[in-house]
Amino acid sequence: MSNVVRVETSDRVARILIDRPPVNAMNVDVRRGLLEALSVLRGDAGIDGAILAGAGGRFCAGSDIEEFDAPPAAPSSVEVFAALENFPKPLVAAIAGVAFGGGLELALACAYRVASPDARLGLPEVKLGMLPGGGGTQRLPRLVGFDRAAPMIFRGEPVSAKEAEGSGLIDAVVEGDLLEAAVAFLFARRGDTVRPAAARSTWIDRVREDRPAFEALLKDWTAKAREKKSANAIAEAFRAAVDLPFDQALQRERALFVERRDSAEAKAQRYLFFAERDAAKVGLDAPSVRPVDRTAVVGAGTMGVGIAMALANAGLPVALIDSDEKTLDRAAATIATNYRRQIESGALTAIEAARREESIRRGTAITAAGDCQLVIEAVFEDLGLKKEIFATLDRVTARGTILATNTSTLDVDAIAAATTRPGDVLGLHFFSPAHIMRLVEVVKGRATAPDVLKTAVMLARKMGKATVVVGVCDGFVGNRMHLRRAPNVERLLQEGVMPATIDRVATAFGFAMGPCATSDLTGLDVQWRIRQAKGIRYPVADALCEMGRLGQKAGAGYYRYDPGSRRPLEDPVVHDLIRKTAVSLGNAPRAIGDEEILDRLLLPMINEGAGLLEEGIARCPADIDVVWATGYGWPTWRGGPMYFADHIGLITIRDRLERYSTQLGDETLRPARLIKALAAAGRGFSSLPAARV
Ligand code: T1G
Repeated sequence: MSNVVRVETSDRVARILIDRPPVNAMNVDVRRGLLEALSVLRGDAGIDGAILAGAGGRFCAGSDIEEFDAPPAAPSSVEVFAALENFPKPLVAAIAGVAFGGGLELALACAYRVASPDARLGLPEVKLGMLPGGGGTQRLPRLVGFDRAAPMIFRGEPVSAKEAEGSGLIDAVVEGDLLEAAVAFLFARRGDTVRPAAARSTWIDRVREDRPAFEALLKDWTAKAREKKSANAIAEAFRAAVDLPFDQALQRERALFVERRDSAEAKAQRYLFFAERDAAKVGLDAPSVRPVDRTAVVGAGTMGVGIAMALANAGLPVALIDSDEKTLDRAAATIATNYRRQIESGALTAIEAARREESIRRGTAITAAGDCQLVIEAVFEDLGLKKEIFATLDRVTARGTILATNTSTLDVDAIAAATTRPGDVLGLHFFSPAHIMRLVEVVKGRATAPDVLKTAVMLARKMGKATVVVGVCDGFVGNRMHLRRAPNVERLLQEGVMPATIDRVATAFGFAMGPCATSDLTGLDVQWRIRQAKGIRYPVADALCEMGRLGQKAGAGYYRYDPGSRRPLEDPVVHDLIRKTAVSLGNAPRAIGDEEILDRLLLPMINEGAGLLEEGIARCPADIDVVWATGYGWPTWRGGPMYFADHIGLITIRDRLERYSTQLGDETLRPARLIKALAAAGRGFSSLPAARV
């Protein structure tokens, strides 16, 4: 008998338990164990039915992603699902924790599904560059209809047990002991005629009544997707459900899945999946952690409010402190609006939203941080102000309180030096909006104590964040690379390339938004002020600022915007400015192709990433890729800047950097030593061992 699938029978009910820690991922051993169990139980006259459940408080996290790069091992998951669906007696899936991917497909193949209130059910395959490969696109819409199935599959977003019950995906949300409740459910349904998902075709009948409407929906879903190949495959699988008999449609879905599973995009997203989890382990080897029961955030601006909500969402009481009452009032309004919207969308119950909102208490006195074990400073990017606040926190908080700064570029060591306990200080660089963006750069100062780092990483994970531990430098990892892109955008503009062209190349590569539209969104004046402080002049960007074209907030920036609209419209005024600037700089007009534009956007960042690795600011190339995928909208199906560079090849990267550096007279584009060394050795970034930050 299997050591990952156990069967216990009592009271004429068999309990089939998947037990493969930590998430019951379904590998070949689990598949074999399930088939063995079902084969034995099929002929067992001593049972009236069976329950399928997962050990460890989780049902099943899906197929084992580690298996996807190896040759397929029999039996396939499709065989398991068929055996479940054809089991001759009632079979109830008892779902706790997560039923994701193949895990949910297991449950869909059962006659019934019950779930504990904490359960989440989803088909996240699209987030791995694939689509469900075990009947998810065939059985789910038969249970819940296309309108509910489409977002779950096209966006990969899970639903709560409560939402699932309302849609018909599960038959009951059960309180108390899940297995006992499942047995009771089974007995209550004894004698009923089971209607497996495969036998339900209501949604298909509706589609056949109005095929054009269905095709229009599929077109809309694929148009909205950033990664088109998986979206198109999902659309094909839905069409198969309508056009083919069930078994043939399953085969079509499987063929589409295999093609996506073996694709470059899926390989890149699997790489990121494991890279993110590897990055999250950094710092956890410390022998101890510090207890954190109460937290504080100093600074109630946009970042401070986002961080406070992220802490409250993680179940931590927060003192949100700001010296200005009006700022606190605005913060209160923002928080209330945010939670009201989550109630309206069904993401939160009113009770949970109220609990979270009440856990954020506001105040003007920094002494309110006195009883907290962790304080996050999120005030304006001014080193003097931050030093002053940390010196005060040093006095008003108990010894051992962790003091974190949310600075995005300033010297964490200099801030730590403003206290008598630099070992308690580190950076927690959140990304706006902090309660939504997943990345936190955990900035380890020279003096940061190991237990402080471990506590901060664990706290960020508890907040649902992707953590990357980085060293101290101007801009840390993400911003330091991002700042290499800006001068190259400005240089392209000075050579007569229009904003819409630059942005088109960036979005065609996979970014959700191009650099010029992004600047309009964030405000051109942010970087303008920084440039002025450093005595740097950007002829095009500065001229736009001097014209009052500060971006969307001013109704115009690189683009113009109709009143009330955020849609960027090309503006002849900007085109004229760019043309005149190019002439005044003596830049002879030349057609610059998309490949060169993309190179000049990406290669400087990759070059800077190599510098970060040389200096030990970034632990490994994969950490850099996690930063860009979770904090800067890098298209995940391309893995990340360093993964992408390896895909291009470092010899090519090196040679292109040399060429652009000479062509543009820009020494900052000379390839980093590390790129030259790896290229000479015929190696890639991925060959580098992880360093210790
Ligand atoms: N396969 C292999 N390992 C997995 C795994 C999986 N599906 N899910 C998690 N792990 C590992 C993970 O790498 C980590 O390992 C540990 O488990 C804890 O994970 C046929 C083809 C379930 C919500 O996409 O979303 O089914 O670092 O840190 O924060 O149609 O894991 O400890 O060595 O994330 O509590 C579809 C992916 C697969 C779900 C738990 N399923 N997993 O989150 O723990 S494709 C997924 C998650 C599929 C079918 C198709 C999360 C989680 P280590 P963790 P967590």
